[in-house]
Amino acid sequence: IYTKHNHFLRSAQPNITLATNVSIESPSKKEKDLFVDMLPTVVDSVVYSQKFTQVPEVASWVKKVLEYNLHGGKLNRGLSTVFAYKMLEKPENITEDSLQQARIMGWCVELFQAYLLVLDDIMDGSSTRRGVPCWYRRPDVGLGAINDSIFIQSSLYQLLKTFFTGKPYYTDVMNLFNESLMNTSIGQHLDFIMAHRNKNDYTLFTMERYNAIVKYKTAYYSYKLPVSLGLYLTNNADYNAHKQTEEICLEIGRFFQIQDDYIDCYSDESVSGKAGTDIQEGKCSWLAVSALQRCNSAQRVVFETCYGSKEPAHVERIKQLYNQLELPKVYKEEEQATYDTIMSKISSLPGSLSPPLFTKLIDMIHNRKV
Ligand code: DMA
Ligand code: MG
Ligand code: MG
Ligand code: MG
Repeated sequence: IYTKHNHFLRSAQPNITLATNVSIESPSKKEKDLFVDMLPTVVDSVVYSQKFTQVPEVASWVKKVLEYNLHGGKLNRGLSTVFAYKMLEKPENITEDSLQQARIMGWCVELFQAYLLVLDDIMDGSSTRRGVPCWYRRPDVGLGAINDSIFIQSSLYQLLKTFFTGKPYYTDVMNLFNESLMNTSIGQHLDFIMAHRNKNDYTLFTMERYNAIVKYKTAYYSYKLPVSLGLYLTNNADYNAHKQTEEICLEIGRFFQIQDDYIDCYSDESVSGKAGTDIQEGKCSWLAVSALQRCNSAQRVVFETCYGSKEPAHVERIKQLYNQLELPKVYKEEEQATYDTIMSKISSLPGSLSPPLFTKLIDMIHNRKV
């Protein structure tokens, strides 16, 4: 299959046309286009494999599953994988082929994410994602989405086998995906049980607990995974190198999830592409924990009465409470302070771990609205 797709690899020659008005953003826009260009290769290599020759209608279904669930996202994690490879690799080792490998690896991370999101939307009772109905909400899908998530996950392992068998890092990469899956399900479990425990006792809604949830459910797979994959793609399997990136990856991941929690309540669905459910579900979100830290006893009663309710008036009351407690202002200060802390930590990374990579990763999400 690798040979079969070689024309994709060759067609992506560097564009040597000199533009006269190159904007500062054009290099990253170009990488995003090149990354998106690889999607048909990714989908085809899965659905046109021998696995499906006797069940062609299943191949068509899997194609539909993959296309629907890989489409419309920011592609942050996939692109981060490519940027990690590009910025950690010695320039003389970067070839069109090695870049295409990195893009396929990036799509593996996007598959990992798509798999988790199909399940996350069921667990969170969500209705929309990326501007369209969640996969399980479609009338032709329903709880068949659980099995479809398995198709997505096994497509990821199929892709790894097709494109990376024989690479020195193959086993390490497999183990890393599996470890990321374990970490994410630890986080998803904590997230779920916090929302589905005995109501009206919010003593567990602490910042310590919040930090643990987001480290596991978001930071590992969103940052540690792409950066470690980038290192493996450069054939760097040194334990210390991987470990040294961890702290900063987890901090950027926490920053990312605080933004996600803010967006859940404060962003318009037409911008974020998803209708928020954190208040209705009673999630241990950054807003909920921050509100509880600032509530007086009367406000705490309001919180305990209205939080975790699907009643629109209750949801409105919580939003009103968040505004009374000036959480948007607190959030903006926290966002800036966290950004500054991460920037100073980045500056103390060794040069071999490419501090500009981490600056890029945080700048990709600073002030994001989606
Ligand atoms: C996302 O948490 C975590 C994972 C592992 C998908 P979330 O439910 O807040 O994400 P979203 O807001 O995208 O549903
Ligand atoms: Mg969710
Ligand atoms: Mg969730
Ligand atoms: Mg969310």
